[in-house]
Amino acid sequence: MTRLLITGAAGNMGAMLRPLLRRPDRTLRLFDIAEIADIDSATEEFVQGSVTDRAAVAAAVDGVDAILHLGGLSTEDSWANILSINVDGTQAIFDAAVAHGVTRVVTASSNHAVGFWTHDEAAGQPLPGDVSPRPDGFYGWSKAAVEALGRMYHDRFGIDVVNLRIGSSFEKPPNYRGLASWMSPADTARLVEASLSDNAKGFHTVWGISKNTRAWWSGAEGAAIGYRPMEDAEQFAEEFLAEHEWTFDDPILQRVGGAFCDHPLGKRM
Ligand code: 15L
Repeated sequence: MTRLLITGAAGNMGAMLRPLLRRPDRTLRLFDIAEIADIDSATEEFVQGSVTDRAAVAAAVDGVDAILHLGGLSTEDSWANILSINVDGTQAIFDAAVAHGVTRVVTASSNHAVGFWTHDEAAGQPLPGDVSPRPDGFYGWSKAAVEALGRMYHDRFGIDVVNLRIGSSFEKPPNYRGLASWMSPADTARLVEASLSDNAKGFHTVWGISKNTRAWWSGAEGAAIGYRPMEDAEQFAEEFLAEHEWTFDDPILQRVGGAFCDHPLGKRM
């Protein structure tokens, strides 16, 4: 029996992934500041607390085999909140991983860690999964910091780390940009399973998207850890393209981070 800790388990991705990550030989330990009412007692256990509370983090990490770190702010916010929740919170998770002998951490990074890269700069080539950071705001900067923390904990302590540069992980693409950036729920679960597998030992930074016809972010790094996406956002094309033209002259489509690149710094979305 293995035990997988999911931080931020009450959030959008946590709720989406829980049923998809259940296995007969796996217990999901759910950790969140918010109450989770619908615990499946056969396969799940719940620890309530915040990533900013080190005692709660220690209780959550104790006895787990791997950590899927989804906890934290998922869009732009004040510098103080971003530092405390996303940066200190992630450092607390890595610190606890070392203290409790956990050897695998998968982080929910984001495309916004590299949001200012453009389609033009990719010059007809898929943009590499580990292209250097170009955060598009405080939130994106915190995700670049999370990735760098992962690198440091890997190099110092040998923890296996996979940073997932997630595009748009929702039931369906949230907007027309999602025709390139979407990752379906089932593909998100596939990416997490690949990240927990032996193929993903070491340190990796990979895009988190489905096999979208319009994607311009590389699938190579994901393929190297065994991620085989099965879905394509193209099934939603008609719906979105009724209102929007697909052209890389559009700054929303031209930049990795889309509209985040224009959002006022430090202002909640
Ligand atoms: C993210 O990082 C956010 O957490 C999510 O809410 C979406 O906005 C996503 O990026 C995206 O770029 O679509």
